[in-house]
This record gives sequence, C-alpha cells and structure tokens, in this order.
Amino acid sequence: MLRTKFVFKLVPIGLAITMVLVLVAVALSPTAAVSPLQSEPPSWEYQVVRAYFDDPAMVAALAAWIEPWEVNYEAGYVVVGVTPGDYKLLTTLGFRVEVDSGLSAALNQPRQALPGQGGDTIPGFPCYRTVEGTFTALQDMASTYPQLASVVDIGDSWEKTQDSSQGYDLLVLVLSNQNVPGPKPKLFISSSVHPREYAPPELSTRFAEYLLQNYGQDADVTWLLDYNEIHLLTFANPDGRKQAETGLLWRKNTNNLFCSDTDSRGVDLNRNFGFGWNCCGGSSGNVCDETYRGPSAASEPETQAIQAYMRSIFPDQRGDSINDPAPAEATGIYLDTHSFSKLVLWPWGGYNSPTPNGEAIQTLGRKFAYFNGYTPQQAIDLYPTDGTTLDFGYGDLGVPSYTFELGTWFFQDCQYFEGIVLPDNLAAYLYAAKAARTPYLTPAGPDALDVVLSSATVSVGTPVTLTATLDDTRFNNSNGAEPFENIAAAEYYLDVPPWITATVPISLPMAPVDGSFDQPVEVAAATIDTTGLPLGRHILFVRGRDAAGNWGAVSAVFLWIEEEPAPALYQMYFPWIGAGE
Ligand code: 0X9
Ligand code: ZN
Repeated sequence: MLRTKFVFKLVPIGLAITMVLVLVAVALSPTAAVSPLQSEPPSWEYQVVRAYFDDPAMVAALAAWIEPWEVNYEAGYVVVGVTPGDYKLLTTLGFRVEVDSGLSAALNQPRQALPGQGGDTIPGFPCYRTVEGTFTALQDMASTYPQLASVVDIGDSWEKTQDSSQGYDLLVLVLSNQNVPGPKPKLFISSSVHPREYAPPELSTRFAEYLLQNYGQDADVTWLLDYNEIHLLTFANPDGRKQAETGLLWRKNTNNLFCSDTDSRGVDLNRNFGFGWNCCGGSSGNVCDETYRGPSAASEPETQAIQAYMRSIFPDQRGDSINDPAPAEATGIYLDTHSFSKLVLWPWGGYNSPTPNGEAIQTLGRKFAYFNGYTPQQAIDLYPTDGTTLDFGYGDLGVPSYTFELGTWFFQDCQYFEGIVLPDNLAAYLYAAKAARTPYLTPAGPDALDVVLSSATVSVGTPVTLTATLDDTRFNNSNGAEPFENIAAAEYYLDVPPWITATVPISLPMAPVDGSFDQPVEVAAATIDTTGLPLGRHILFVRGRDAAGNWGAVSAVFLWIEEEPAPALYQMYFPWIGAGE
C-alpha cells in the first residue's frame, strides 16, 4: 500500500489503469488481503468495505465524517468500517462499495480468552495488557525502580469526571534518574487516544520495561535515563479502551452527551485538540460521527488534561503566527502513537503547506521511518484532519510532533506485534529519546554505530582502543530523498557528555581508520590512555559531524577500569624474567 504525495500527484493520470490492474490482481490473487468481495449491501450491523473513488477529493470529503482505515490512492479505494446508514451515504456520494465479508464476519465474532489466558490481558490477545493490567505494570515499575520511575496522575477520564467511583485516572509514567539534576530534554509519547488501536499502549509499556531493565547494563539506556526524561501516557482514553477490550471498534471517548446511549457516542479526541480546532474541514459536527470534534475546542476532560500536561513539560517555543518557526535549538519531541498503516506522519494535518520548521521535521520523520520501515509523509497528504494531537504539539508549543500509525490492523495479532511492530518501533523510540535534546538539529547529523572497545575491562594504565562507525545516510527515502554528506569529524567524551555546561566537557578526537574522512560512512578510532583513571565504571560518549556541520546523535559504551594486578612473587625476586609469565 502506498500513501504518498508522489502517488497523490499521479492519481489523475494513472487512476483508471491502476484501478483496473488492482481489481484484476485482487481477483486473481489467492493471498489477496481482502476476500471475498461482494457488491451486496451489508447484512451486519457494522461492515468493513472497500469504497472505490474516482477523484482523490472524495477522500478528503469522506474523512470529514468517517475515519478512512486505509487509503490507497494508487488503486483508488479506501477501506472503512460502516453502519448501514454510512453504506447508503457512500453509494450516494458516488463511491462504488464492496463489502469485505471475511473481515466483517471476523469483527462480529464474540471474543474468547485463549486456554489459560490471564484476566489482565485482552481476551484472544495475550500480548496486550488491559487498562488494569497496564496500570499494575506501571505501578510495579515505579516501586521496583523508585529512583528511575514514577507515576503521575494528570487528570480524569470523562466517566471519572461524572462519578469518581467510575472511569479512570490518566496516568503518565515518568522515566528519569532523579539523582541527576535537570532541566532535561523531554520525550512525550501518548497512546490509545483511539482505544481500538491495541498495539500502541503495549508498545509504550514494553519500551518502559526495556529501559528500566537495561539501565546500568546498556550504556545508551543509562545515559538516556540519566540526562533525559521520557513521559509515557499509555491510555489517553481509558474509558474507550475498556469498550474496545470487549472487541468493539471503539474510537471516541465515552461522553454520553453526544449520540447518547449508543456505541457511537462520544468525541473523537484526535479532532478535539485546541490548535486549529474545526479549522479545515477535517472533522465532523455530527455527534454520532466517528470524527465528531466535540462542541468546542478542547471540550473533553482528556484533551484538557493532555494539553495542560504538555504545556507543563514543554516550553512554548513558537510564536503565535502560523508562519512563526520554532528556533533551530528548540527542545523536546512528541509522539502520538496510533494504528494502523505503517506510516510516520508529521504536521500539518489541517494545512497543505509545510510547517515553518518543515524541513527539519521531515528529516526527523525520515529518520524515524528508517527504523520502523514506515512511509514518512506530511499528515494532510493522507487526508485532512483538524484538532489533532500533532497539530497541537507543533502548533501550540513548537515541539516536533509525529503520529506513528503502527502495523497492519487495529486488533493486531500478537505474533506480528511481538515479532515486527515491537522491535522496529523500539528502535525508533530509542532514537527519539536520543534526539529529544535538539530534535531540529541532531537528525541531520550522522549516527554513531557499533561503538566498541578493544577490551571492555582493562587495568588502570593499559591503553584501550575505541572504534565507531559514523553513518550520515540512515533515512527512509521511500517518499523523497533526504540529503546526506561526508563525515567530517568524530569525537568522544569521557564521563562528561558534550551537553554538560557545569563542568567543561573535553572533546577527544577520533581519527579515520582508512586515513581520511571523505565518505558518508566512516569508521573512526581513538586510543585511550587509562593512566590515572579512577577504578570502576566509566562511560564514553561518541558522536560524529558531517561536512554540513551537523553533529549527530550520541552513542555510548561502558569502560571498566580495574586495579593493576599485584606483581607475582617471583617477579619481585626475578624481575628480569618479565611480567605476565
Ligand atoms: O484519523 C486519525 O485521527 C489518524 N488515523 S487513525 O487511523 N489512527 O485514526 C490520523 C491522524 C493524522 N492526521 C492526518 N491524517 N491528517
Ligand atoms: Zn488512531
């Protein structure tokens, strides 16, 4: 599936041909993802359909009232979930609609727990912890690692605002070494704004567990928790998530003022945010619609809590005009993780123009997409939206903000989640944590990879060789080509990283192993004199600079210094025999 600007521009020319080709391909392919297709009106309450369009403008019009689950501009169709009323409307609007009866039937199956499955995971999906299971995990992390993790209550879900014995708290897990003073750069990740998207909150919880379990073992994880802060809102919409855990395709919050007493009630929180709310035809004013924006900007308690929290952790780094850029040195990153379609999206979602920091935002987006292999693009190129989290993060605060659309389905199966979604996106999250100090600058620079020592442990006075690869090319170029340069310099720091200003950090040079820095990928090395180093664990921070002057993200390695071995007795009496025999 392709969802790119490039394809978008080709659509008017190629649509007729591609539609025919795709229809033939679908008909012939035994492995076609959607099967069998029928042209009959649906018989179930809620159906999954392919709606074929002949003008891309039809997608924008559609997205104002229903959320396209999948958009294939090349083949000219969207996949959407519809009620019988929606189905009729789609045909009236000129879409040719085909029911995916297989997927529709699967969605209407009652959920069953697997044999032996515990109650703290979603029935049939043992890899996804429920709201309660996740909250227990967050509290466990805070009590096991009190110096590194704490849970902060940032507000109440809609149900809790109505009745304090119902609903949930909105809990943020904050990860950082409290013994290292700040201020520190912040990475904020929210998930489950849309409850039917199962993978995102579990990904965040596993990310937290990975960080805590590897603190003190892995040098990168260690400095990330020492010098940065990671804030994880696993459930932005826990009320809705409880509905989705039963198998319902719940998207909005559960606010019963809107479309009362139905499963279509509530407000789409990802259309309710206060920046550009209702600006751009990317949301609905009909209370029962999937993309209902709410009665006013930030009307919902969940939105208010998230906005207030973001404003408390991030400084406002952008002026009030839509054309004001954040400064190049601005700090912090916001990720709002969703499912599905394998995309990395950045603002604007409501405006066609790039943001005033558009180039740097795109660079970081293409870097993220290098790790997870997703298609990087500006959000509006998928379809227009307004009042979204990412337009708020950037528009209100100047923080580079992204929506990751994880994986291939809302109820992603556990094998795909654990085998693919998790490793690919953990790598992207780790990079986000590294880049959070200067997100508009660092991603253009080279990554420091394979940082190794000739020996991880040496006795004091023994020289040790540090080697690293500097790579300026790591971008996903599936939607455009990100520029790269030759490597121009590499350096390392011993124990005091380059960003510390209280003590003077000392830059130590690394030399090109092949004699000159004249390639975009270079191996560099340095010999470290360990004379006089205190015994115990040290950390070496490595980074590279490219020919355009961009310093890339730091990678680190531990060096252990131990006592010089006491000379053997015979050496004291027969020193001419030599040491170490
Ligand atoms: O429609 C949404 O809110 C997001 N997709 S989802 O399937 N998770 O619901 C996409 C928001 C990104 N913005 C734009 N596409 N403009
Ligand atoms: Zn979503």
